[in-house]
Amino acid sequence: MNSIISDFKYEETLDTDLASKSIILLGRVKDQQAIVTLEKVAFSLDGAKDISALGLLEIEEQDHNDVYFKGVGTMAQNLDRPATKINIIYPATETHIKKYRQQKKRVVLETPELYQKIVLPYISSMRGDRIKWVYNILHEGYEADRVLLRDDDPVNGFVLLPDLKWDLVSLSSLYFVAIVMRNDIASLRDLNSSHIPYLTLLREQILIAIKDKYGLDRSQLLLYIHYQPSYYHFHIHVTHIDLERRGSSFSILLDNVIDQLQFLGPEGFLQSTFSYFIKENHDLWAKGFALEK
Ligand code: G7M
Repeated sequence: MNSIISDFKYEETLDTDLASKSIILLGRVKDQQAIVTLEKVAFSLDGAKDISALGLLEIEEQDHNDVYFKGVGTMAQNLDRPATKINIIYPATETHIKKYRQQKKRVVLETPELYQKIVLPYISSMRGDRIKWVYNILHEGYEADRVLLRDDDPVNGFVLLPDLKWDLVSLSSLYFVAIVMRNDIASLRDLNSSHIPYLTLLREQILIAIKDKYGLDRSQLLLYIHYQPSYYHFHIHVTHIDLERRGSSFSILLDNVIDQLQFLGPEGFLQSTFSYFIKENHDLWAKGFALEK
């Protein structure tokens, strides 16, 4: 990672997210494109008795009106108390760059027919090598030191591990992802009533594992699925309720998925119509929904 950052030649800013205080940069390392994301680490006083744990150093008051004070401060930082999280994609493909570039969004209405015509071919093109990182976690021992729970059963098995987005420190921004072993579920559309016992078991195992390790109750956790996801291999997001949901236009809570499947029967979500938004440069918009009008 060090050598990638030191060789990184900045070209442009793809996006900035003021709310989560992050910036996404596009540049080159040697002759290949790279995307670097820098995100300020969340404040955390987990378990500490006083605010010295925050590491505030110098403080300067800038303004003051009645009971309202405003100022700036510096904070101690080192690798145990880092100021930023860094994610790099290198080499980055055009699909990665599209995904991270700030774009106008469009609302789409995905009927069962448009799913078959536009979305299913797109999903097929997004399997294989693009989800290599998933197979690395499932079968090649990647990120093994962080795995909270692993069950290798080819049907019911899964790996529960911290999502890339979690800083691994702050409990209130806890973010896990449960990636399943089976590869016959590409998205929400592939779920039907036969999956109810499977999903119910998955939910219980995830909740118990998080409770045992972090003491968080099911009422403090959000378990949900994205549609469209970025990666078409079934996975469940597990976050602390305090964490603002980001990234995807449409997410559905696992509890609601399980409940709806009881009514949807063996056809499952294949007959549903979904409304969600996607970026204008997303292939599903540019090469799909935009041409339907
Ligand atoms: O939007 P979608 O449902 O496809 O979300 C995929 C999730 O996987 C996101 O929350 C990503 O942050 C997470 N993720 C992506 N990659 C490439 C990795 C990775 O290499 N390791 C881990 N632990 N999480 C990842």
